[in-house]
Amino acid sequence: MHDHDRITPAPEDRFTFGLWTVGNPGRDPFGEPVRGAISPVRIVERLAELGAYGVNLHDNDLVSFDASAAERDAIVAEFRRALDDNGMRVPMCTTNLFSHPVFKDGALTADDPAVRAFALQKVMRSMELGAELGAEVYVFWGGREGAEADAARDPRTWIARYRESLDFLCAHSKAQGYGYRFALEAKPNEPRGDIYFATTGHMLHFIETLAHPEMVGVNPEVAHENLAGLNFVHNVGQALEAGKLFHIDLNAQKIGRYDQDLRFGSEDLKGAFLLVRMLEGSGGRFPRWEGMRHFDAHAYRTEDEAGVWDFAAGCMRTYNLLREKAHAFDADPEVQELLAEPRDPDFEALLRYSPEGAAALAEREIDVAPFARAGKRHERLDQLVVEHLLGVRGS
Ligand code: GCO
Ligand code: MN
Ligand code: MN
Repeated sequence: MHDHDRITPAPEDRFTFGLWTVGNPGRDPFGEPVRGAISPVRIVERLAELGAYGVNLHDNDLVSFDASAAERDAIVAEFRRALDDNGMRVPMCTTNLFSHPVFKDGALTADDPAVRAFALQKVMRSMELGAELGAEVYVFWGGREGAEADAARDPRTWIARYRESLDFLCAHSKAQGYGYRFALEAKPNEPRGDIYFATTGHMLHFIETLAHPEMVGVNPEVAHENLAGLNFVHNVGQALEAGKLFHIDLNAQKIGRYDQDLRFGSEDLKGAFLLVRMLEGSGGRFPRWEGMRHFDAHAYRTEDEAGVWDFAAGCMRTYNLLREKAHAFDADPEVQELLAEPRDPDFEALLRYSPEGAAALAEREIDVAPFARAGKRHERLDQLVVEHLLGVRGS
């Protein structure tokens, strides 16, 4: 058992990893794998020892693409035993719709109806697997839904196909009683030159056009929004505000690089701090987000298996360290003073629309000079973030 000291990872922290993350053998476009495969059973055992809550998977992380039905059942039974023996859960499942050559020009948005039908069938089977393992969230990452040659199809065509597929799968999930919540994961590029629905914001709008929008939310990933040079905290915040943050993929990424999938918090520590602070409730201003803290990243290619477990432990430990830093930051009296919201009941009343109020506001003289003059003290506030992170403030 873990002697839980708030930093040592424990199941109540709700940390999960994909089988494909710690299982990543270190292959890249220029080089062969540097590590051997780690079996799903061993991954479950080691992650449980490190304090994780669960593991997530694509269908083919567990059951290979061409396994027979009997092979599938044996593999799933062995995996189920490992989960039970180690008290681990599978909160999320997803489908590999990107590795096989049949998906080279898309799966749910492919031109050929037979390819779209095969993709739907693969998702249905994977949803069944996930349900068997107890998954509640089902992720859709359209890795091959995209293009290099945009002359090949009009955006309205792929949008309609993706909508038709998701409407089908929502209806299927309801009919089967799986109780899934779908989480759509955006990425701007890699492996395609351009992937459709490039950002979380694109997904949030698209969801509202579906037949069952209440079933569908988003799975934003740190690296994906950073690839596009966007502000991850803003984008996750918008999803939270809309009640649409169903899952999150935590990792790190340098802007302007290839898709790095780095250990959480290993780049942009301030961004990671602000993200953790928001997920944990922004100092009590909002409820804590109750979803899984999932890591979608992998160890450097320089590592052997020991380095993989260093990587996994590091993701979780950094999250907890940042959570404690966030609590200390929000408890700091100077921070509280700097964040105190200015109140003015007179003006607040004028901000609520009524015809009379609007008429009154139209006539009102507002002396803006003091507001134009006053500094915001954001230099001091941001320095306090840095001092907390560097350990010279707070506990
Ligand atoms: C990536 C994606 C994937 C998805 C995974 C879940 O950049 O490759 O982040 O790791 O998250 O396929 O569907
Ligand atoms: Mn990714
Ligand atoms: Mn991801």
